[in-house]
Amino acid sequence: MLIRVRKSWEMPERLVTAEELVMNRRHLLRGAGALAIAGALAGCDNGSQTSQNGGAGGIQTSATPDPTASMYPFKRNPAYVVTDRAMTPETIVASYNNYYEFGVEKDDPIRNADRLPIRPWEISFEGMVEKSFKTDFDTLIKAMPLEERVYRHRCVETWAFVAPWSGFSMKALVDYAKPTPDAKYVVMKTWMNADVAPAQNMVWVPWPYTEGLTVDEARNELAFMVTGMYGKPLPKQNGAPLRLVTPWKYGFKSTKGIQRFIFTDQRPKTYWMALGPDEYGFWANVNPQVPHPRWSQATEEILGTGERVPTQLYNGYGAQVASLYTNLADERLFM
Ligand SMILES: Nc1nc2c(c(=O)[nH]1)N[C@H]1C(S)=C(S)[C@@H](COP(=O)(O)O)O[C@H]1N2
Ligand SMILES: [Mo]
Repeated sequence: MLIRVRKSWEMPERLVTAEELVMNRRHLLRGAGALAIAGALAGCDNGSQTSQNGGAGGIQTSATPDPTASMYPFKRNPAYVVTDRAMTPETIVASYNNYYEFGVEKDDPIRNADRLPIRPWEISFEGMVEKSFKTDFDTLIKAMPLEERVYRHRCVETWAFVAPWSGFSMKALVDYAKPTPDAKYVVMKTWMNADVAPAQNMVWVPWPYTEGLTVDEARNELAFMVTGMYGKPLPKQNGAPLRLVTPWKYGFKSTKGIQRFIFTDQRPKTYWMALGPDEYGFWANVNPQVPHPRWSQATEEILGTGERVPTQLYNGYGAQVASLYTNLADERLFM
């Protein structure tokens, strides 16, 4: 387990501003509730798992070899690099996580995610597609144009990092799925398994984790399906075997552990919209000028540096994505 000094937003008084409490506050006693739920979730660590991944750095998360391991590293695409800040150390990106299925503390995912079985891993393509079908993850990855990209990440809680992701463009996945012309949105759903994730027994939480993009956003060059990071298969706590990364949006759009892609002409209600409709919307594009109702989005802390820097519109990716939103002036694009 990583021993570290708590950052400002993790201080107990700031905890009430974190995403995690939106999940809990309406259903638990005030005050004691936050601690109670953190305790209940921590209780899902049965102790037998910790020894496997509890070492310093702790980034080994699986005892069985990954059948795709020999495919890594993927060739880095020089069109997607970050030049204004340094790469964040792998140990930080792999041990400071949000994955609420596994608990609400930042080190809960690395302690608890190891019990998620990720082989076999079936992925379904459903809804407005020429023909619905299922693919095994190991079959899908072999059919995709693999590359590595370095992106900025910006969590709505105001922490940020820079990481090299391995994967393939979401456009390639959309083409593979063959949506019909009337499909406007692609909805992504995470696995459900309360044996692995006791938090999923909380019936008031809208599991499974659900997110969505417009098909136009999914076809944008930046939308990336991630299978690995730092030149290796993705650790489970980072969303193995398959997650989304949309670097111009707040991190909560980046669904981990995806099992279903559903094409539809209806805008989906996402997990965070269901939990906190006044605080989280469908678009969630990064904008330093639009505060979260409970905190400013003007700056961000780059993990591992202790530095707070100004946040950029679209997280610095406006050149690639701003044109997606030109006709949507009336929409809440930045929450
Ligand atoms: N299934 C699932 N996906 C998820 C989350 C989650 O709780 N469950 N958290 C999101 C949030 S809030 C963020 S910031 C990123 C964190 O990704 P990382 O832990 O790899 O940095 O994952 C996103 N994807
Ligand atoms: Mo986040």
